[in-house]
Amino acid sequence: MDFPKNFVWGVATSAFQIEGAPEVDGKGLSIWDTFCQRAGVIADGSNGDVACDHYRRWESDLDLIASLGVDAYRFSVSWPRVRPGGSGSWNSKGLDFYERLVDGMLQRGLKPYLTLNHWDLPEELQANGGWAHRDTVHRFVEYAVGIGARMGDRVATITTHNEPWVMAMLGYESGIFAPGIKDRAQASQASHHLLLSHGLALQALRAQGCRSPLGIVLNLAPVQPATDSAEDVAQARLEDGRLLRWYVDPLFGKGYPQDVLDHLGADAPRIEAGDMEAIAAPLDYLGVNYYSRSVASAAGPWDVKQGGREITEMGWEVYPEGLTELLLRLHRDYPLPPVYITENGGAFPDPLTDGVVHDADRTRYLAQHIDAVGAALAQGVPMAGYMVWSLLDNFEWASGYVKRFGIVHVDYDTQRRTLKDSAHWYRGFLKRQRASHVVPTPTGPQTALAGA
Ligand code: IFM
Repeated sequence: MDFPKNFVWGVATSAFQIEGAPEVDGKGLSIWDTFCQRAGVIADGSNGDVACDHYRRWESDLDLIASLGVDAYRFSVSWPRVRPGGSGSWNSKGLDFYERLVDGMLQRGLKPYLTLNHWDLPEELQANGGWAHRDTVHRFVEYAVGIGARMGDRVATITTHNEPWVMAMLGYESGIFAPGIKDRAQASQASHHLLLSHGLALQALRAQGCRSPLGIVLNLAPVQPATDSAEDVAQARLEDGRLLRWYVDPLFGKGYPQDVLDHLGADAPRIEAGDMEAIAAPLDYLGVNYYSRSVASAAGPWDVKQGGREITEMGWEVYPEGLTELLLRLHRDYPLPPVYITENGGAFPDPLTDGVVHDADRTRYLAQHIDAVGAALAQGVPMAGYMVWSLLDNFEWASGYVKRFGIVHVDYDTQRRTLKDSAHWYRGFLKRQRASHVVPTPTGPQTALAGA
């Protein structure tokens, strides 16, 4: 399918997963720095101390991104790098780093898609309760306004949070991610504070005169019942409520879903007057991260092998039609602003042999999911862009460096970057997209105005 000329194609990363340099140039520690020090929580016992060494290699990494022919680079700012304690004084060296990064993108013709919070909360705020404490909401708004003042005139978009469900559920309920808390009441309070801080940050950035479009990124999936039984259907409805409606309903002014509030009972969040109005601040765009569908079974976790699909190294089914289904459902149930797929990709076994990585599985994954986006677009969903997760192999949180999502291979011993076959494919795909927008005229080629 030919996508519209103004459809944005990109690649994505996040600060903690690639930067390294945890205590360089005045950076403070984040909850992930300290979480990694706990025994047994990271599969390979690793941490983010070096990662892809991007803090030092950012210029050549930007050259690499530009060489792929993408329009945009989605990156995140490390809050503790720019404001080490989460409040109090700002770190000018940290701010300068991101200003150079943004300017470096603009010099290379790349649109900067900035995310404020991709999970690396300053450790000092965690000592005060982290996202479960209402004070963190106000510290986040200050942080957002500080970044808006420095970079809001030059970035293409500002995303408040990446995947609040993950931060709340995996960070505070199951405890498998930082800060490693297992408490459902704290998790639901954290989710409310994340949403509230998003809404208040949008209001504050707009009041500041920030011209950049503002939005949020959610990890979403269609939740399907394992069987037609009433129990599985009810389980799927509840899981859909906790994953999708808990976040999307309040963002679009519908409040929290009553069935989930009933389910949480005494663990439901404390909500103050005006909170729900703030959360419903108008979105300029919605970011959707999609990897697979979810299958709900009342009998316990569903065995992914039952789906009969290819399964990635993360144990996730390859299920591209779920992306179309998800986007059509969002379009049906909510008045959507422009929608970006802000993450999509897969971890596959990627041996580097004689300087090449033949990752046909990843190329197929990307092509099928881009088709799925095209199908949603053709059916009226206001799709605005697509970003591959990830540019580089990087620190995959609790999986450490064992799982590789990059279209560019990273040798962690030498930091050498090698384009995988999927990167070559993506570059060729984008070239063909551009060529389809050039129409011949009697006087020579010119760029077509066709397209949304
Ligand atoms: O690596 C993560 C990313 O940080 C957030 N979304 C999912 C990716 C793959 O697990």
